[in-house]
Amino acid sequence: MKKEESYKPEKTNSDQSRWKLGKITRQSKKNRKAKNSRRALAVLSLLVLATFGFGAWSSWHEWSAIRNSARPTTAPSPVPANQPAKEYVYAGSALISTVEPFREPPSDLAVWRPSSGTWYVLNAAQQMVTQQWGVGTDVPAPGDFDGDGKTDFCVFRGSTGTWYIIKSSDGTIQYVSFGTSGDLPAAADFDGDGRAEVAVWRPSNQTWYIQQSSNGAAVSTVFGTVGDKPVPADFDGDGRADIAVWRDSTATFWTRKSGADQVVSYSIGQTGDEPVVGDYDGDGRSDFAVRRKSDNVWRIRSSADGSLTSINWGLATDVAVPGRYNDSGDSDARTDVAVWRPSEGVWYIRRSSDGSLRATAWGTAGDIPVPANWRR
Ligand SMILES: [Ca+2]
Ligand SMILES: [Ca+2]
Ligand SMILES: [Ca+2]
Ligand SMILES: [Ca+2]
Repeated sequence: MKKEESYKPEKTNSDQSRWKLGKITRQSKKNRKAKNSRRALAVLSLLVLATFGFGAWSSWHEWSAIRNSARPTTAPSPVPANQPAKEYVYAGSALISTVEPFREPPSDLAVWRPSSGTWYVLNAAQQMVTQQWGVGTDVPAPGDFDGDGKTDFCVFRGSTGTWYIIKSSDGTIQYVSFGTSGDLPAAADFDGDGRAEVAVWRPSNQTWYIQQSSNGAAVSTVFGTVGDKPVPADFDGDGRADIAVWRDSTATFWTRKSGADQVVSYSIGQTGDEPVVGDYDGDGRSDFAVRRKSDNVWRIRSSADGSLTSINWGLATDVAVPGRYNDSGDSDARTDVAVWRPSEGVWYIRRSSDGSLRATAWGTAGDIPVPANWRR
């Protein structure tokens, strides 16, 4: 594959980063108000969901322990801990599945470097924006927590069950004590108020814990089974992320659609495939999709017409990074099939508009791709 552009983030520029972050604007209050009614409906739905779902509230003792744990008062340690975090792969999966093309602007290429805890974002002007945030054992868990339309830098530290967030709207830091060691971060906008929820899926009891951004209430619901992988996304297109898992043992997606509070399953691919949920047909609803490393084929089911599409893309050693990567050659609302190749740090993006290749170098081996709507 031919490289069309070449940008390698090698060194930090914190001054530039601060300057960029300082230019962020606040979201208009009008938008917030306009969402109030929908927010109320979302709260009600989640309460119903939490009450009647599969045994809903899990152990109150355990839940109390989560909520009552001491809130951190210190910034993330600059000293990397020793053990690598295996949650990286899951974090990547969760991130790519929360893209909502109709509501969100296109994604920017970005990587998080565990060795230094530095984020490298390639902005629309093809400039590098950096931010040091987190340490090597953290799990990158970006999301738009303040609802200004820009993704916020965030890491989840399992050892302390803490989310460390830099709000893009004003640059302030927020610590949220939510979750514990072993939890998989699954931030997404579950209540549809335009702000991502701090949320985790706990493999040990297959429970989702969600702190609703609309009212601060914490809800939990059992959904999934041992070995599942959380893949929250808006499958029914109502503007609220749906709780969902990929069950590898049966090659099936299970999702609880927020619109009708209805559980739906869909089998696609085979055991060993990797979930790569996205809105590939651009109809505003996330599509079930898997990627098979043995033959490099992506199998995508269109939510619009139920058709199945197979696309051969990338190599087995690549990291799947589906997203809406618009450039001059592609400006539609469809998710692009894309991979990031660690060995060379190159993003190989298949433009959804015409199937052509965009190859851009960004990042180096050891980085974790974190494409999102950074807009810095
Ligand atoms: Ca934000
Ligand atoms: Ca929300
Ligand atoms: Ca939904
Ligand atoms: Ca779709």
